[in-house]
Amino acid sequence: MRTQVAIIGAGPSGLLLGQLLHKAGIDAVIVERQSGDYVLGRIRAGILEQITVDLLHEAGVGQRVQREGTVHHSIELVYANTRHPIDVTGLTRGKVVTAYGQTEVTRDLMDARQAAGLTTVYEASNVQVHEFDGSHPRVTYEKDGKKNEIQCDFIAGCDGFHGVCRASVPRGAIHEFEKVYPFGWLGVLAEVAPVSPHAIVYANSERGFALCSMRSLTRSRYYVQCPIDDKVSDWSDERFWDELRLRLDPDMAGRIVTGPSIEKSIAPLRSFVAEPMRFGRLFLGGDAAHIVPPTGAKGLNLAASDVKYLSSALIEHYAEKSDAGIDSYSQRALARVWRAERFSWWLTSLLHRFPDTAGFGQKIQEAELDYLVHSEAMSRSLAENYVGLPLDFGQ
Ligand code: RFL
Ligand code: PHB
Repeated sequence: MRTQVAIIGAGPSGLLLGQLLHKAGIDAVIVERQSGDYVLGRIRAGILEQITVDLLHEAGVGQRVQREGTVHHSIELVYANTRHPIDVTGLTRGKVVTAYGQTEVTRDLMDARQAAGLTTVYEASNVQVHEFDGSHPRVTYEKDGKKNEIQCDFIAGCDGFHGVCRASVPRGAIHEFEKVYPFGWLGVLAEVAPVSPHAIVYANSERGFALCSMRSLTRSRYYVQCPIDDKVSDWSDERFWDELRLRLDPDMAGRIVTGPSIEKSIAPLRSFVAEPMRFGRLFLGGDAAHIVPPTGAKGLNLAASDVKYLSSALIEHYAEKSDAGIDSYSQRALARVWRAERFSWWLTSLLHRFPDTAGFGQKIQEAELDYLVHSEAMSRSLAENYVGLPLDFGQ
């Protein structure tokens, strides 16, 4: 098989890249290790920056997020048992974020891909990338016991943190930066009305962090910080709901509607960046190149901005015969990545209990929260990062 761009991974980055390239008349094949149902079963992100929503429109899949997404104008910070609204829209001259699940973004992109008759190879095993430092890169994989090869001009590594693309780069050519946090998030999805349908709730409590989010007006997504070695089986639904209520202010705790969990999982928290994001004709995008702790809601949004830079670069290459975009991809993407890394690390540090920062560290955290809610300058800094910095920020 021959194509212009071979995309590894059919998560949001790979699917969005495929759709933007298709719109520009560029041929791409996607190779995915899992089945489509498995990809749709992963419950992850829920908050989209306007830049991400705009990209979904550009890709021709914006109708449903427009119709079914819930626009948020503020966030609620809870600490010392008290709620403090932050007027995100007022502080950013009218900007908003949209609550719409990653599962739905993925479904919209999968449906569009299928309707356009584009090729996605699901359940491909032993995927390997070859000769991306020359001019004739190749991808090989096995499917139904048969070996297959794709010849291409470029390879897009959109295969997530545990993918094959970053792992195939010679060790000396890549620099990795990492911080692992000493706790995880236990997440529960339940078919109940969200306690705060128009603002995500971020709670710093002496029992640890908690977050109240949503997938729709009838489906809630809640998280509590938990020890890193806890197992899902340690957490009955009852224990989870009790713990969540204990971490919120009394009014909100009293309004939580509980119900049986339909998904429950524990995610570790990590900050990670691989530099550069281009190796000859191989590009990394999304979680393949970087991970943020979910506190800032930036992972999916960063994946979308990488894809915007990369699709523009590839379109420029084919349409205008210029490699300027390709040559600056890594540097442009990394500038935005590090800003989101900083924001996600900062918000994580501000809101969680750390085992080693009792005493002085705890007091500094309280002073910073107090400063944040009373200072317009600091609230504005939070708000402008939360809605997403512009794609050309600082350029
Ligand atoms: P994905 O989604 O991991 O997709 C990669 C795909 O590649 C496939 N793959 C392979 N395919 C072929 N060959 C191989 N060798 C392969 N190895 C892997 C995988 O099967 C998979 O289908 O990466 P992508 O597309 O870059 O998307 C990134 C996002 O998924 C991620 O950043 C977000 O989910 C992060 N995140 C959040 N981001 C936000 O912007 N807002 C949020 O509110 C938010 N909340 C979250 C989150 C992530 C969470 N977890 C569980 C990590 C909340 C949580 C709890
Ligand atoms: C989610 O809805 O899963 C979510 C929302 C906001 C965050 C993280 C996760 O900061």
